[in-house]
Amino acid sequence: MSEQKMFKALVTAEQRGAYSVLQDGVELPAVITGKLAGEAVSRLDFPVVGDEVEVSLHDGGAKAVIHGVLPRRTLLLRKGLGAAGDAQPLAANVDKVFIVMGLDGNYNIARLERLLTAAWDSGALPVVALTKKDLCPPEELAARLDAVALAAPGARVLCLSSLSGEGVAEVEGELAGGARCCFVGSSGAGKSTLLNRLAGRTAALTGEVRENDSRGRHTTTARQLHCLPCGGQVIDTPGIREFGVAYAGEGLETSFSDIGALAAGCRFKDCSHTGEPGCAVAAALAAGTLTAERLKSYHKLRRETERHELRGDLKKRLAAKNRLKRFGRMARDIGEEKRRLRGG
Ligand SMILES: Nc1nc2c(ncn2[C@@H]2O[C@H](COP(=O)(O)OP(=O)(O)O)[C@@H](O)[C@H]2O)c(=O)[nH]1
Ligand SMILES: [Mg+2]
Ligand SMILES: [Zn+2]
Repeated sequence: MSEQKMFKALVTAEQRGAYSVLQDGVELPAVITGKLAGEAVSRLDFPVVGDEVEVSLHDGGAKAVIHGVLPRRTLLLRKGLGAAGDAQPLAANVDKVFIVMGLDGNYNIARLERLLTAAWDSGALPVVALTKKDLCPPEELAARLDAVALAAPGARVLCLSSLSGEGVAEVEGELAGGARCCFVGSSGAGKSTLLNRLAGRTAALTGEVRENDSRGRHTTTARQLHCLPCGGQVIDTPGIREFGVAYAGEGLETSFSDIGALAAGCRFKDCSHTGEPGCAVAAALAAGTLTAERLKSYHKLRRETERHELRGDLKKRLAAKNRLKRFGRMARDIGEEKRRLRGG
């Protein structure tokens, strides 16, 4: 077979093994090579929306075949909460992760903390986008904004209404300069409505459409990258029912930097803040400067992280053991070969 010419392309959509890529300004359907699929050891080896890939063109440039994924700058991961929860990549190479949360019944601080931890872990910058300001009782707005500010140290917080358009310009400001963003948040948070507002048209189906949609539960079925008039790009994700934290290490420390700062004052360097004497975190809790809910979220996410790391360690140990076994077999084979050559 003659050497194929390779081109760089951007993955713009993915749904059950079928991809779309943007190559030289044209969107093409794409599949991956059997080699790429065969050599993949985990879901992380498959292309994901936002990935830069190497493609060959076929059918007179009407179709693309993906041969490889180029190194990722950032990667947003989601882990299922189940025991078998394998890390699932949601979006690659995003600059900002928008955590979209409604100020209506969708408002949930524990979920926000979970999403923030995953966002910090991705390597991208988290931005909290509070939607449905028009639905928030005015007397509760200030308290909710305060709680969000406490839960999201270091992250920008925007407050908007996709209905009235209030605050949408600030979102556009975040997208300016061609930033690539990913919208995450639970179903009904207002992600698709915000995207449509930014796109100035119906780019994604929203909750209202779903009510008359006989086909299924999810209004946003595939992950899709949308290029917006303001120059930015948005990846809308379907409502994620459970969002486990995958490799929260740094992410946890960053999203709970307030607890980290307090921990510097604990008597023991490895204080777990679960009742040790001289614990500065416990002192803050008693003084009311730290809420019990926030500390509970921290402990919960930390336990999840530790369980995940433990699983990772087991996998690593197993892989090392197999490598040693293979090496042992190879050494034995070489020995036998030498003996055979010596005529032994
Ligand atoms: N009043 C009001 N309703 C909104 C706003 N944003 C979204 N909604 C409604 O909330 C529901 C869920 O929105 P949708 O964008 O589908 O949420 P998604 O699941 O996160 O994509 C829909 O009925 C929207 O019309 C908003 O800013 N104000
Ligand atoms: Mg949606
Ligand atoms: Zn402590």
